[in-house]
Amino acid sequence: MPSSWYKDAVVYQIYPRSFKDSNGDGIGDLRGIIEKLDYIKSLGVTAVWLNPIFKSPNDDGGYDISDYYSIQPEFGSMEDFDALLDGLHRRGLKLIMDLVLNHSSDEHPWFQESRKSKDNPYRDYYFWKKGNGVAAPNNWPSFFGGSAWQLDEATGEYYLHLFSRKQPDLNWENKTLREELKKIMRFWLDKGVDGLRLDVITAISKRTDFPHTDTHDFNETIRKFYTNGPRLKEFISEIRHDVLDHYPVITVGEGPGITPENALEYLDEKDGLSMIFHFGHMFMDQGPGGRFDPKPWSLDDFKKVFEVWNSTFAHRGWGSVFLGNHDFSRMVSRWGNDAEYRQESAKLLFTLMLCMPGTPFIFQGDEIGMTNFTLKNISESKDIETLNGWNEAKKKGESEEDFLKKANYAGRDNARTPMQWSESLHAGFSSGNPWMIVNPNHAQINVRRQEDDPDGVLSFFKRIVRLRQKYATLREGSYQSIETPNNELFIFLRENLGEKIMVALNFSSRAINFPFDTRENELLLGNYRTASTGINQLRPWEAVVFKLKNSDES
Ligand code: ISL
Ligand code: CA
Repeated sequence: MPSSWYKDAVVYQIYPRSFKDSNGDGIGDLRGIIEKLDYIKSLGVTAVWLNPIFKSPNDDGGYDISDYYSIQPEFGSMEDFDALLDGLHRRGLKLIMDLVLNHSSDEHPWFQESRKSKDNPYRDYYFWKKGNGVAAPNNWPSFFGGSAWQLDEATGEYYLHLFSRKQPDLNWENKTLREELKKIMRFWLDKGVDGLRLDVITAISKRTDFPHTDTHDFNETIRKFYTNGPRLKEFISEIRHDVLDHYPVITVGEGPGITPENALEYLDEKDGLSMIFHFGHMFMDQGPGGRFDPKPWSLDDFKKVFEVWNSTFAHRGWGSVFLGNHDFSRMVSRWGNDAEYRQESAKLLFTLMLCMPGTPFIFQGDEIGMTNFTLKNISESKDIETLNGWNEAKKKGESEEDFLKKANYAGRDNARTPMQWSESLHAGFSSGNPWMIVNPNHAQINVRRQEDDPDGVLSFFKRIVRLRQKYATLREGSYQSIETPNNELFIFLRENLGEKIMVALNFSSRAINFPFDTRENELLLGNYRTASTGINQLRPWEAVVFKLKNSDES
């Protein structure tokens, strides 16, 4: 039966290509992660989520899989994987693998067969359609620019690819294919993997009548046409009963298009997933054009997203909390202040995350306050979404300078610079030339510099993780936001069996009056060394956590 360890978990996300290179080829690998298992354990996290490590042409950072049963050769061998899993388990850490079942690589043998002829037995593993003359079957745009349809000369038909041309969508309507995908899940679960992150799971059932999209808002198109299709609940229930129910496994479903109205449908106790990633925060600064159409975000909206989702999961289902990952810019740059108050704001964001309902997912490097970096020109980008985005922008006459501003604000390269282990060459990530630019600020921001610094982000991160693990109220308690006279003050309350914990956050670079009398309360943690009770102001980016005195306590 599926397990429930995810409710007490704190998950550390590792993007293997950028975590640690053990053999000097400039590419992170599994042996590199094994070298750092004691570091990972020392964080106090309880599980690791690995981005995809399967054989892949690496068109989209490994989210284009050409063999689900073998390890990406650059990352190592199956023996290396077994050693990594054993190393995690021996340290009491769980492993969540990232399975991409909505699409495969076009270099997967299934697609190589499928494209050969219209009557090939693998033809229906994918979506093939006639065009309308020279036009694609409909007006659906790809996530990565251009049409979501690609004409394949061999048979003169188009195939669907919501993402890159090298990521043809798998046709889940085909039962034979679904059985193949279940075999893949069983293979990894039989090896003892503890959890699965199901990539773009909301898209495995789409509008397979393929009508034109009727909106120019890209996230709207995703929600109405690409995801939440008529058989999504059925397919999730099918993998639950045919596979997941036979293992002590947890699942986290990822997918744009999940809404407060439909999320619980996918989290049914009997037929559903364990938890989901919603995109409430991630899309709030995206305009109708999506990622490269940024718009300002407001703290009001930021707070509202927690309000809406915490009430969605107040009684059923289970949420997750993340403020950054491999698909979005660095947390402290996007939501905090990565200049003068980088350390304070990084600690404040962790206080927010670790005191919120839902399982926290922390992206590698955020625990030391790593920041965005600046692409000086497009050719420095390694991300297909940015490179294709530039092609689209160029067609519309946008200058490289203007597009770069957007890419440097919202692009995925920001999160994929190598982990900063030390101030030495290549940040101690590799003895060779790293595949990706190392952020020049690694000389100031790195693990080695913070390991013995009680005031660093890293030390604070370990303390706030321990606080969450000590207080069940922070994991299981109710959530209530507190009205504040000043919008930049974000205060909420967690309550459980009479225990009340207040979290107060100053989301600004100036001191703000604190409207409560806290002398009687117990200070549990603050992000300033001189944090105390009885305060009447919060300093810039100050975060404090109080245990409130019970009314019946003497
Ligand atoms: O990058 C996005 C578009 O703004 C995100 O919405 C993201 O593409 C989407 O949430 C799905 O992400 C997942 O699937 C993609 C892959 O590129 C991402 O890295 C992965 O997290 C296709 O497999
Ligand atoms: Ca390597």
